[in-house]
Amino acid sequence: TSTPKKKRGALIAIEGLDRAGKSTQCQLLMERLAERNIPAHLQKFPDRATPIGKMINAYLSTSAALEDHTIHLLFSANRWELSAHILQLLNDGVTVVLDRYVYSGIVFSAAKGLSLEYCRAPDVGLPGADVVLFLDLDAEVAAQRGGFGGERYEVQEVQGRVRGLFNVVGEREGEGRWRVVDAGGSLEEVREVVWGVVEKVVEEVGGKEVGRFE
Ligand code: Z5A
Ligand code: MG
Repeated sequence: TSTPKKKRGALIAIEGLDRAGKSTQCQLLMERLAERNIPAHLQKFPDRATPIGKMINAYLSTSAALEDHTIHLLFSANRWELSAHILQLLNDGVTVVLDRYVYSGIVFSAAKGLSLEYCRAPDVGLPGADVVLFLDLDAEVAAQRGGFGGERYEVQEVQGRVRGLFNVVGEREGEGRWRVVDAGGSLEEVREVVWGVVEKVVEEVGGKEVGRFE
């Protein structure tokens, strides 16, 4: 006799350009999941609370010097230090919403000139997202939104390169996993598009095992 396998949670990554509304949409998604009684956990990357996260925070918010490969590996290490916890949650049936993930890790470092191949290597093997919602926003619209310009990468030139690189990375993931969402709409419009995708993925992951980023 076999006992029916418990339904695992879905791993949902929200990615996108600066000020695309990732954190806002993560919050709205968490509310919707709660309304539907779907257990869920929000994980933001970088997670600035861990020891490694504190180093990352110092780098982003001050002029602390860190060599490009070093900070790249720290961002990845920040994901690895939380990976066992994420896997545990998924296998316990909890859906995990990620506010940025490996994709941000790859493109922000590649935008500095490190090769894409190099940039993806340290993240290979991490829990694989079942779907990535890429919130796409025009650079000019992004610049008009609140709070732009405070941190290290928040300059138009970097953001332009980042957008192109996100598209390259998205193509590799394929249309099934990488969903481009127009983030230029209202909060409610974007929320409904995101929910339409997530609702299906949460239903479909069922008995499938958690994948690995490759
Ligand atoms: N980074 C990296 O290099 N390597 C890595 O591995 C990782 C990250 C994980 C900090 O990230 C930096 O780290 C980031 C990438 C790099 N550098 N850059 N650039 P972060 O995630 O901590 O960054 P953040 O400070 O949270 O900003 P953000 O994520 O870019 O913003 P957001 O979350 O996408 O947007 P938001 O906070 O939800 O919204 C921004 C504003 O727009 C706010 O006033 C909202 O009310 C408004 N908003 C949102 N949606 C809308 C709509 N639909 N209409 C109108 N206004 C809106
Ligand atoms: Mg954010």
